[in-house]
Amino acid sequence: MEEEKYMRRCIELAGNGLCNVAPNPMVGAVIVCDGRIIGEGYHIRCGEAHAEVNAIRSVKDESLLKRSTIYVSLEPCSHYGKTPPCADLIIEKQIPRIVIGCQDPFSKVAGRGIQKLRDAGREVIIGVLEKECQHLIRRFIIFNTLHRPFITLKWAESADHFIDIERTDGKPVILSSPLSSMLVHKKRAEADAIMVGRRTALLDNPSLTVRNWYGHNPIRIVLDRTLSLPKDLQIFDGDIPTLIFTEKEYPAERNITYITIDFSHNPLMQIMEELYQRKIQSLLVEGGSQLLQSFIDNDLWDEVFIEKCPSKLYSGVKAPEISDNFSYSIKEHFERQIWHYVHQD
Ligand code: AOF
Ligand code: ZN
Repeated sequence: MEEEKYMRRCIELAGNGLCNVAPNPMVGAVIVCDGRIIGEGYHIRCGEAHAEVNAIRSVKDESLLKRSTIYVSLEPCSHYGKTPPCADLIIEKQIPRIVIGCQDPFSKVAGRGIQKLRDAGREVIIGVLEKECQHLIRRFIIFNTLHRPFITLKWAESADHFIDIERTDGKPVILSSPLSSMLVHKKRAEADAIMVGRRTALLDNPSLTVRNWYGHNPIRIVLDRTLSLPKDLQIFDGDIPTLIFTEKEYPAERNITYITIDFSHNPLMQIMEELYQRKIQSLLVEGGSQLLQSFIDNDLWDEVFIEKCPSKLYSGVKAPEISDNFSYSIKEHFERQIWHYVHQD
């Protein structure tokens, strides 16, 4: 129970890095001596000090480290990345006991940090609140094991399962409430990239920016097979890095990159490969129904966020459907999650 209490604190600390650490994982660390916390830290920003370094730096009396336990939600690293190995620092500071939440799936670490600590004669305990620690870094795990971004599908649907009325122009039906819209903008701020299909880009003319929440704008991604979208749409304003997947060749413009793929041959897989190469670790797919459904049909999703609205539309564009018999290659780490946000009004 003691071990879990401190690991829970590590997870809590780690969460502070949510919008700033990608493509690194969120990590928290706590140092305990004689039943008291003497140091705490977390990974604040990609490229900066790791959680263990910040925790060790926060300890006022370094001599206590020789009889302390360091709790860390992720295996201490063993490699020289943007920063030196945390395992080496723990050894150098003579911390005798290390309690770890989960192993690092990153190929340059993957157990080597644990081995280094054990080879130095340290007591290492692994797997305290393991599932919770894996869940905390689910984006990082998916990215490093499946070599694609963590994918969140999001849509709002009417009580009779439509996401929009049938239309060729004009405004979409607003199904969201002000509160749920805030939540969507929070999700945007947490994502590395946001994607919509051609029809949504054309009919809704979305800006795909973060407005009702604080945080950075995700990279915009739009599919436009034949490059037929008009250039006066907001997604072409050049204010935010934007990727357009197309089968045509087209030169880059300010902040806009055109990426040529073969649309006749599983385009989503080619897109996932490209996003992996670009180190895009999380992707929010906001529509439309056809694009969302093709992600579901290709088994490309990790989390679904469905907003259920009380009103009916009676006809229109059907909402996507999730089949029950989906497979999931890394089920041992964590279950896929389907969130339902139900309007009260
Ligand atoms: C840790 N503690 O707090 C984090 C770790 O480029 P670098 O030097 O920042 O290294 C990034 C890698 O280090 C990342 O891919 C992951 O394997 C590990 N992250 N490790 O010991 C931390 N954030
Ligand atoms: Zn490290």
